[in-house]
Formats: sequence, structure tokens, C-alpha cells
Amino acid sequence: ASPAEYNLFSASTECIVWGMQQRAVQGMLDFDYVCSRSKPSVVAMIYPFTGDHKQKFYWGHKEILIPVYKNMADCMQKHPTADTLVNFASLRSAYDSTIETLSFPQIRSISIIAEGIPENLTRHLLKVAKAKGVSMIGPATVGGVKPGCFKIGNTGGMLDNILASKLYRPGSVAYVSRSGGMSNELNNIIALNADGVNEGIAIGGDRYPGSTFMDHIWRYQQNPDVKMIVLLGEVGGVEEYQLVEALKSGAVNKPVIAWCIGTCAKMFTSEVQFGHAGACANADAETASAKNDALRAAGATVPRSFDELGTAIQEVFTKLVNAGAIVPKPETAPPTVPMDFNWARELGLIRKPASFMTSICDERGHELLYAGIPITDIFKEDMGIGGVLSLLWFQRRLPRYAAKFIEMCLMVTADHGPAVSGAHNTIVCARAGKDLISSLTSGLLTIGDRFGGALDAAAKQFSSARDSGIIPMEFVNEMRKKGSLIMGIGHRVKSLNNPDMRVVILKEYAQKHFPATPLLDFALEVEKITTSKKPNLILNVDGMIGVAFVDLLRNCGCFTREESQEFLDIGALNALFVLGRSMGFIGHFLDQKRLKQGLYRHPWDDISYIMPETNNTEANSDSI
Ligand code: Q5B
Repeated sequence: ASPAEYNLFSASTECIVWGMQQRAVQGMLDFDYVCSRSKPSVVAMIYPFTGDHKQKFYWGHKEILIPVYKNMADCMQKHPTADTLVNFASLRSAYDSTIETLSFPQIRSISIIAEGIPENLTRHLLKVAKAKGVSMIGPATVGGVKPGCFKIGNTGGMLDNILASKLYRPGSVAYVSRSGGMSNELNNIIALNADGVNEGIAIGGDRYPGSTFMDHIWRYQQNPDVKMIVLLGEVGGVEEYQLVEALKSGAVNKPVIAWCIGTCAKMFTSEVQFGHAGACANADAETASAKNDALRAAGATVPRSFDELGTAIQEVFTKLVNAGAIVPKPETAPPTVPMDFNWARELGLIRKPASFMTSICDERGHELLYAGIPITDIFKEDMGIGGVLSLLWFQRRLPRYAAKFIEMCLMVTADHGPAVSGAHNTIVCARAGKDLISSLTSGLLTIGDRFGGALDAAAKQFSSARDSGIIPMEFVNEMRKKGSLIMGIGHRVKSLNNPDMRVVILKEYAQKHFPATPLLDFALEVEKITTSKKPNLILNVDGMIGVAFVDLLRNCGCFTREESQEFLDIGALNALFVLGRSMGFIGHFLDQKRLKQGLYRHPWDDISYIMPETNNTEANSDSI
């Protein structure tokens, strides 16, 4: 037989991958690279859910592009020398995509990874594949590996495993197993106890695998590079008896080491179904023990347990070396493949400064944390919006009275009618047909010193005045001398005669619940002076929140003086008005939409048109 007959894969195998399996493809390319293949084995991918495009992969240190096709026919036409397809389609689409693949005569082998394909469909696939002379590996398998040549999908695990099992170059041992997981184990056992794997196929755990143990063992028997064969069978089915017959007749005359797993089934009083669909003994002959006995009697080396499989392989291998049938080859180091950044970091081999830092929220674990507190605890303890804000904005679990004060600030600033600058802008924007976010932000952008954005500046002015030791009268005079307005003082409509009840509510609460209110007391003294000049120069809602919050930060016992000052410097207090008033702006937006208000145009009679005075005589005479 020629190598093309007994080898499914070679160092020039070209493969098409069905499915957007970037990790598996990268694993195949890394394998190719350590095998010193001249070209990547994966030449194209098929993915019917996106248009034709290219995907980027690594080839050693370089980046390469692999084309992805929506249509299988296009892919086959563009890559006529690809003869292998690895099908990662789900159990729902694996049948259709395999049938379609089988219609292209260029394909010699198909591996089907999906588990759970209905048995009647698998049997039909088998029939079609057989009629067309196509080798099928799977379903329900990781695939197989031909060291130095080609690896199917995720076979062999990660690169460190592949290197440890020396899969980058061929050895003398070929194996066939059902289980993909156990094939990894075999790669390792064979590398440790012999000169490595020549080829390994996991036929898959279904009752009707696309290819059988014997399909592969026949190939191994014909391949002169394979010096010994390992079979890892399992409980269920009678396929191992075909090898028994082949050994008895001498059709297979290479040394065979065999073990059927599942011998523990006899410990159970009832029938046992192991993990694979086919792994259940329906008759005595299907038990692992019966099959092991038969294989032993036919001349295979059968250890007493799976634990002794390695020793059995080693004994046979040593005999073949001593007899000169195997001549161990000198080891050469494979080319190095750079380690993936994420994997290297997981192993703790590298470190890199993070581009971002965060200290308020962590969503990576199984539960969302606000400043370290799990979201379930936040609800269990009924921390409310004030509690959440105290965690996210101030990174502290503030006392309950403080959280309540935060909520009160949000409530009193929630709205102050449609006439104020921000609400007006939101309304005009909504009536111009804009969306919620545009209308809301249009309103928010008006917040500043004169309207709603005086909290921080008020907190700073009042606290630095009081901290400097001056009395309220000196503060007012100083500000007047500088020609500066006192932030937090004054209101367009509220005054001594029309007091702002929002301020009254907050003032009474702070005086009753805060441990101390020295800055509020200072501001109230200032208010007495300013209102004596003009009754509307009251401590307004911005000023009230600003000074009371300084008292809170400084006296609640949760912050150092520096920390509380930092919040003023950052500009944290205006955030209370911004958040509170967002509620109102959203309300105005919804209201306008609900009321189906049309485009707003300001009336001419409400605008004074004051044109610059111009001397038109000359111009007029020119034009005449
Ligand atoms: N004068 C708020 O001014 C307003 C003075 C002052 C010393 C002062 C003004 C001001 C500081 C900034 C501030 C937040 C623009 C306000 C808010 C939220 C709101 C809004 C709502 C809501 C009002 C008349 C005379 C002049 C001025 C003197 C005025 N303010 N002197 N310190 N702070 N305050 N902003 O009424 O001698 O006649 O020339 O800038 O705290 O935005 O509901 O509307 O919830 O939405 O236009 O409550 O006070 O007064 O500028 O014509 O001044 O008083 O120098 O003196 P007005 P003006 P004179 S709360």
C-alpha cells in the first residue's frame, strides 16, 4: 500500500474548518508551527452566518490572514487542494454540513466534533461517506493527531501539553481510542514510555462512530513507520473482537498493547452506562473484562489495569529497540511559539501595568461588588439609593442618616418646574423632535454657576472663609470688595418673603441628625447679612446642600480632613444636583412627548431686536 492509502494526513495536508472556532484554529496553526511545517494546515474556514471575510491568526511570531467563506462551494472552488474538513458545527447543523461536504469529491476525510447527533442521521452519514470512500472521524470526538504533520482541532490540548508529549515529531507508536480525553492521556503515556506517537485517533463515543478501531488499525498495520499499536477500548460493543480475530489470523502482526476501560462495571449490581453513548455492556461479551481476556488470549499485551498500561507499552517498546526494529532518533528541539499573552499572565510569567484603574465597582466575580460590597448584601440591608451613592461616589458605607440625607438632596433637586434654564432647554430640544438622551443632555449642559452648579463653589467659598477664621460679615465684605458673587446665595424667585421649603427641609434635617453643623451655622449668619440687603439673597438650595455636605464629610467620622477636602476639589457635590435634576429633565421630556408638543419657536414679541446703528446714506446712494 502507498503512504496515500494508509496515511489520512501528511505534512502537506490542507484543511478547511467549518465553524468560527478561532481558538481551535490557532491551536492547529501553533501545532503546525512546532512541527516545522512549511505552510499552515488550515487554508480556509466556512461560516455561513457572516459574509466572506478574513480572520487574523498567528503563524509563529507573524500574523497571517485566513479566508472565511459563507458558502461551502466557493470555499472548495478556491481551495481545490484541501482534502480534509474539520466540522465544528453544532449537533443541529452537523448533519447538513457533513452531507454538503460529502458532495465535494476533493474531500478525503471529515472529522465531526459535535456530540448528540441523532443516531439515524449518523448512520446515514456513514453510509454516504463509505459509498464515496471518505474517512470519517467522530462524531463526538476531539479528533486525532499525526505528529509532525497535522492535528484535528483541539486534540492534544494546549501547546505545553503538545510539547511535553513530543507531538511535534513522529514516534513509532500508533493508537486508537474512543475517548478524546483519554487520547490526551495516551499521548502522555506513550511519550513517557516509548519514543512517542506516530498517529493517534479518537473515534468518538457514539454507538455508531464514523470509523472503527479496525479502520485505523488496518492503516497502522500497513504503515511501515508504525512499529507497535495501542488500542484503548471500553465497555460496550463488540468491535474489539475484530482485532481479536485479526490477531488470531495474523492479519495484524505488529505488537498490540490493548486495554478496555470500564472493568469496574462488574462492581455494580446493575447495568452501568458510562459517559459515552456506546459505553454500556448489553451482553457478557461486551464487558471490558471479557474483551481484555479475549485480546490477551489472541496475543495482545494486556496489562492488569489501566495503571500498568505505561509499563506494558515500555516493555514492548524496549523489546523492539533491543531487537533493532526501532532505532530511536536523536531529539531536536522544536521551533518556539510565543506564548499567548493571556495564558502567560494566568501562569504568572509576565506582568504589565494596567491602562485603567478602578476602585468603585468590580463586575468580574460571580457577584457585582459596589466598593467591595456584594449587590445582594446591598439589597439585604436595604441600603437604598443613598447607600449605593455613598459606595460608588464616596467609597464608604456612610451612616444611615447620611445616606438618607443624600436621598433627600436628590428628592428636593429632582425638579423645579419647566421655567428653569435646564428644563427649558430639555423641553425645547424634545419639541424639536430630539430623543431622550439628546434632550436630557441639552438640559444638563445648562447646569453651571448661575443655575444648579454652585454646590461645590459654595462649599469651597464658605469653608475656606470659615477655616481662615474670619467672621461672616468680613466674608461678605471681602467678596463684595473682590466684586465676586457668593456662591449658594441668591435666588430668582425665592426670598425671605417666599421661603424655599426645600432649603427648610434640608436645614432642619441636618441640624437634627448631623453630629455637628458649623459650616451651615456660618452660612446662616452670612444669609442674615445678605438678606438684610436684599430679601432674595437667601441661602439657596445649592448653597444649602454645599455647606451641609461639608459638615457631613468632616463630621461623620468616615473621612479624614484631606479626604473630605478632596471631594470638594474634585467637584463631587454638583453631582448631587446633576443626578437629582436628571429625574426632572427626563420627566419634562416624557411630558412633552406625551402631550405631543410641536416645534417650539420663541415669539417675536418676546425678543427685543436691537440692530447696530449704521450709516446707510453712502451705501444707498451707491446703489442708486
Ligand atoms: N447678588 C442665582 O440672581 C442668581 C448675589 C449677589 C452677592 C450673590 C444669583 C447668583 C450665585 C450663584 C448661585 C444657584 C443668578 C442658584 C439654582 C437652582 C434653582 C433655580 C431656580 C432650581 C440669581 C441682583 C443683585 C445684584 C447682585 C446681588 C445676586 N446674587 N450678591 N452674592 N450670590 N447667585 N446659583 O436674581 O447691587 O443690584 O448690582 O448668581 O448660587 O440655580 O429655581 O430658578 O432648583 O432650579 O438674577 O433653585 O443670585 O440677581 O444677578 O440680578 O443680582 O443682587 O450683585 O446687586 P438674580 P442679579 P446690585 S439656585
